Amino acid sequence: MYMQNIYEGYEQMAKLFLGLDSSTQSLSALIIDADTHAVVCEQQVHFSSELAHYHTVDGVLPHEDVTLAHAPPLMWVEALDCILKKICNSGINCADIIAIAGCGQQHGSVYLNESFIPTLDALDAHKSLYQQLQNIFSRETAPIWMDASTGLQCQALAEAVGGNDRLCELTGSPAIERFTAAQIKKFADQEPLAYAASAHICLVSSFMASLLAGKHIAIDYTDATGMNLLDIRTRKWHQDLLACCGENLAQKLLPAINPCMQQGNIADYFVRRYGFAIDCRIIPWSGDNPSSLLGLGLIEEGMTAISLGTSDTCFGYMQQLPPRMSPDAHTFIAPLSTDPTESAHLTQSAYMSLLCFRNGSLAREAIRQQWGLSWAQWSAAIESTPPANNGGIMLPWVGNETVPRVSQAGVHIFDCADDVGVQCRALLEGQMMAIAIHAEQAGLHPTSIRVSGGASVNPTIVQVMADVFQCPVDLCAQSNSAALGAALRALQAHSGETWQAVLSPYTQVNLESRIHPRKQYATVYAALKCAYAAAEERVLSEMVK
Ligand code: ADP
Ligand code: XUL
Repeated sequence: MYMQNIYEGYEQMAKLFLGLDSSTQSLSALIIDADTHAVVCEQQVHFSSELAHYHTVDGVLPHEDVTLAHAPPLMWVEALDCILKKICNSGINCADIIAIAGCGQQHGSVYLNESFIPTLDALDAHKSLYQQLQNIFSRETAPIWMDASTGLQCQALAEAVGGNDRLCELTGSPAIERFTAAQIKKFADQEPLAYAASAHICLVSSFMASLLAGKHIAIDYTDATGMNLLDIRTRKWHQDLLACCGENLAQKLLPAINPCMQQGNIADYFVRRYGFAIDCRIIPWSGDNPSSLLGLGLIEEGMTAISLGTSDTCFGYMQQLPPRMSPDAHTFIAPLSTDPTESAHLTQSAYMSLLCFRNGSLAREAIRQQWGLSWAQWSAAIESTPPANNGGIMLPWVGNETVPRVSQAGVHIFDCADDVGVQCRALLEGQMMAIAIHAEQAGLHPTSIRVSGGASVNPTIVQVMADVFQCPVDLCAQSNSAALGAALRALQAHSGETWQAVLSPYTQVNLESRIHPRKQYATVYAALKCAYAAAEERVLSEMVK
C-alpha cells in the first residue's frame, strides 16, 4: 500500500491526534479530533490471535521456567504495520494526524545491534516494517514486566547503593525483578557478547517511538522511573547502578528525556507508505500507567484510580515526592510537564504512585468458588451482613502477595464466623482496607476514585470501596485510558495548553452514576482499618521469625 504525493497541496481538514498503546496482549490505537473532542477511531491488533505465527500466549512466549516472561519484539514491529493499515482502512486520512504519542507496557526491554539506525535510514516504503527489521536485534526476545527471574540481580543492585531502602529513596522503588536494571544486568552477566553487541537498549515505549521517528529516541522520565536506574530527583542515570548493570550502559541508553519534548517529524517511510503529513510530530512515548493517569484525568492531588482486574492496581497523582518512599509502592515521574526545557521541568515536577496487589480477582474468585456461588449470590451474601462485619478481619493472601510482600500464601482470619456472608465480606473488606492503608503510606490520600477492570461491574464491590475510603467512586467509561492519555499528550505537545484545558473535554465522569460513600459507616471503618493494620503487622512479623 504505497501512497504517492498524497499530502502535496492537501488542505488539512480535521485536527487529529493519534495515541498508541503497546501493551502485553495487544497494540491499540485511539484518535481524537481536537475540534469536536470526539474519539474518531479506535483500532486494535491482538497479538496471540492476529499475529499467531509468533506463537505467544496472550503476548508472552511460553517457557518451561515459569519465572521467565519474554516476548518477540519483531511482533510489536509487525503490530505497528497492521495497526497503521487498519487506521487507513477505517477511513481516517493519515494526513490529518498532527502528532503521535504512545505508551508501552512498563519495564520490558529491547536490545538492538548497530544496524538499527542504518536500517531505519534505508527503509523502503514498498515493503512492510517487519520484513525489513528482522536483523536489528542483538537479543531475539525481550524480557517483559511479567518476568520474575532476576532475584540475584536485585540483591546486587541493592548492595551497589547500600541497601534496598537507599535504592528506593534514590529511584522510587526497591529492587524489583521485573524492573529493567535487573533485567539488563542478567543479560550482561549471562550473555556478555550479545550485551556488548547491543548498541542501543530501549524500553518498549522508546523502541516504538524510535520506529516512528526513524531514529533512536531516548527513554522518557516516566518510564525511566520504572527501571531502578534513574535518580528520581536529578533525572539522571545513577552512575553506581549503571556500573552494576553492565559496561558502557550510559552510551546504550542515551540520557532520559522530558516526555513533552517533541522529537521532530515522522520518518519519511510512514509519509510515503501511509500518507502521513511530512510535519506530523513525534512525541516521546511514556509508560502505560503514567499515560493512563492522563487518560483518566487524574491531575489533582487526591484523584486516584483503582483497577480491579486479575490483580488490583491503585495509582494516583502526587504533587510532591512523599517524605519517605514506601517500599510497597512504585513512585514514577508523571508526564505532566508542559515545558520541554529540563530546568523548568524540575520546578514543575509531578509524580504518581502505583501499587499492585497480586491477589485481586484471583482471591475474590477463589472464595466465590469455595462457597460455590455465582457473582450475584456472592454479592447477596455480602449484602446480608453489616458493613465492617462486626469487627471480623481477613488478611486475603490466597496466593503470594506483592503489597505487602508475602511469600508464604495464606488466608488469616480473626473474629469471623464460619458463615458465607461473613467470610466473603471479610475478604472484600480486607482487600479494600489493604489498598487504603498501603496507598496512604505511599503518599496517596484519595478524595475521589475512578474504578475500572472486570470486577468494577459489581455494585457491591464498588459500594464497599466507597464506604472504606469514604470518598465518591466513579466508573470509568473509557476502557482504553492508556491510549487516550497518549493521544492527549500528543494534543498538549502541539497546543501548548494547560493540562486542565486539554483533559477536561475528554475525561469528564458521569455524575449520575457516581457511587457515594455512606457517612454512617465512617467510624466503624476507621476502627476496622486500625485493627486490620495491626493484624497485618502482627502476622508479617511472625512470618519473619
Ligand atoms: P485483566 O485485564 O487483568 O485480565 P479484567 O479487568 O478483564 O482482568 O477483569 C477480569 C476479572 O473480573 C475476572 O477475573 C473476574 O474475577 C472479575 N469479574 C468479572 N465479573 C465480575 C463480577 N460480576 N463481580 C466481580 N468480579 C467480576
Ligand atoms: C507496572 C507494571 C504493569 C505494566 C503492564 O509496574 O508492571 O502495570 O506496565 O503493562
